[in-house]
Amino acid sequence: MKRRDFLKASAVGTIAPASLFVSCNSSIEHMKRNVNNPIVLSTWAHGIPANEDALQVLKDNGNAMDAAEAGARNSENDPLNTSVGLGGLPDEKGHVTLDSCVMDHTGNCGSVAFLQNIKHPVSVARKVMEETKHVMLVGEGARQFAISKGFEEIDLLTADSKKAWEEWKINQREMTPHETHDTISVLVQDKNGDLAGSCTTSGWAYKLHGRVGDSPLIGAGLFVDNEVGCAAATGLGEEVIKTTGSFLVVELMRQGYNPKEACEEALNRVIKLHNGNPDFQIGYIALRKDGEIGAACLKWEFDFALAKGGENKLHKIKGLI
Ligand code: SD4
Repeated sequence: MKRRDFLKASAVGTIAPASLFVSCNSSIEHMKRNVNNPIVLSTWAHGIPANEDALQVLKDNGNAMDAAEAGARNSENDPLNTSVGLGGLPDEKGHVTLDSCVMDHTGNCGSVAFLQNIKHPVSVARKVMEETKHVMLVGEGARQFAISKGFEEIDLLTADSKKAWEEWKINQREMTPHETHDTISVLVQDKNGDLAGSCTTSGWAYKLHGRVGDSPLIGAGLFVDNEVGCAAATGLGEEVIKTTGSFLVVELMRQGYNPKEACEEALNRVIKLHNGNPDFQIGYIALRKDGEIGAACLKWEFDFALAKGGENKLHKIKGLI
């Protein structure tokens, strides 16, 4: 069994489950919040430029939510990123369909799924959060909502992505989940110590028309609890959904796991469900309210970008199995 931070703090080795729960909650409750030391943590190598944009927003006095949105928009704008926004690889029918969500420090959240022809789903998700009574809009309704809010309609299928899809159509080989990664999730802590996050993707390349992954699902692709921390996912959405991954990581942090251990424990559940040998990738990133960060992935390698204390660096980690 893994060592937990609260055990270190309480110096009590054997506690009954009920009191253990109280002890965990009180240890997270009393944990000092990191302030005046903004942090941006995001998935994969494109997290580096995304973090730069997020940092700029923080420097301009934006809050954590503003910065998380700006980071995600950076990847959505990049036609060379084939897993997000413009240039995202299409579904089996050649349509680029986008999923995204945001969550702020108050626990408010917004989401869009199966959205087409709009370049910045993360900003539409934010509008859903801030300007409607709902949490989630999908498909045609989400597109119409975006247009009503002034978003421009554009064709997101670039010449390169179209060519890749046409080549795929010839033999229709199913893409392995490892080939279709690169979703961006951005977690931010601003100078006040408040947390927010975003997640945006074009999902699994050549997926069935209508498929929605974990990225727009609050609790699966992203979860923020300002009193504990926040977490986000990348990888095979179906498997993240089955374990409510990001919510699970945050709840484990609430119970006393540090961010890295929480990511690992959430992945251990997946490993167990797949008899010790899953053949897909999931990566989690987590940021606790005291500013400690962690990440873990199931297999192969995973990169995350961490901007903290004036540095913005890519970190490579190896899979648990
Ligand atoms: C999905 N989780 O749609 C996304 C894909 C992804 O890195 O994260 N790729 O399943």
